Amino acid sequence: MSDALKAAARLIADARRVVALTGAGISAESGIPTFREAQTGLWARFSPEALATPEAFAAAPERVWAWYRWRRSLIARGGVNAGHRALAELGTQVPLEVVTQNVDGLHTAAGSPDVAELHGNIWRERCTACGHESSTAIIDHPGDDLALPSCAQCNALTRPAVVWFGETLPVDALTTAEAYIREADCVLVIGTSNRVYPAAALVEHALRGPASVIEINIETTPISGSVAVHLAESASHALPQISRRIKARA
Ligand code: BJW
Ligand code: ZN
Repeated sequence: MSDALKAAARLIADARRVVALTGAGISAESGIPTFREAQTGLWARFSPEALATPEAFAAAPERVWAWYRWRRSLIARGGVNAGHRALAELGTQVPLEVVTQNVDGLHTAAGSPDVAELHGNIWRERCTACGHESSTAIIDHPGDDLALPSCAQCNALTRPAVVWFGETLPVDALTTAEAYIREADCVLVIGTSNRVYPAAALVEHALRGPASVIEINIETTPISGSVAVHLAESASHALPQISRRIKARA
């Protein structure tokens, strides 16, 4: 085990309150593409900024819904991975809260309780006319020529209940995340490029201290030079090792 992993495990084990802030990288090993690495296949020509906006949805709801249906099918197929499981396990070892930018629901599926979902959840839909929200477990087959989904209450078009660029974040999730960050003495930043606000601002706040910030990312990001420990490893490799090390110390 590397010295950096040992140092990270010590900071986590000694903390009073830990917050894990996660991004697409923790789900990458479930086979779910991240946003800012190359989009694959069908979507190679589109950036997240071109698909994840209210304007894109208004202009071409079929295209945006096809993207979300494709992603739902990948999430359902991939399921939780060793990184999600180890983070849930870590939550049984130390006082730890999870804040995620991911919409895939995989932290909850892995057993992490009360996850603050900053960007919503892909398995929920909201009516564009009356605001009615519903959950779905339906996995469509991406290639199918499907009708646009409609509201059970008023029959208008529904949209994924996620947060697109230019939209505000759910107040509850953001307020909860801000409180967690304020009170944490250790912040674990996992698998995010730290480029999308206001999630990136939560990390910037933590970096101003006194909390120690640990980053787990296979690449460097704008915060890598400022963190207490940067683990240049995949989440599914680093997190189980940290959990095992803390168990061995207990
Ligand atoms: C691994 C790995 C492995 C890979 N292990 N690691 C301040 C300054 C500048 C701009 C703004 C600002 N405040 C607001 C803005 C505007 C905008 C914004 O941030 N723009 C920037 C891009 C410049 N923000 C907003 O519009 C937000 N709303 C808002 O602020 O409202 C108030 C307001 C409105 C209007 C004007 C001003 C204020 C909303 C942001 C919503 C983001 N939505 C999306 C889509 C969600 C739905 C969906 O999933 O489809 O959220 S975009 C996309 O990016 C998604 C993600 O959650 C988010 C973050 O991406 P993430 O998770 O970091 O993924 P990647 O791909 O970027 O990185 C993956 C990382 O993993 C990489 O680093 C890899 O190396 C790593 N990795 N494998 C470990 N195995
Ligand atoms: Zn409706």
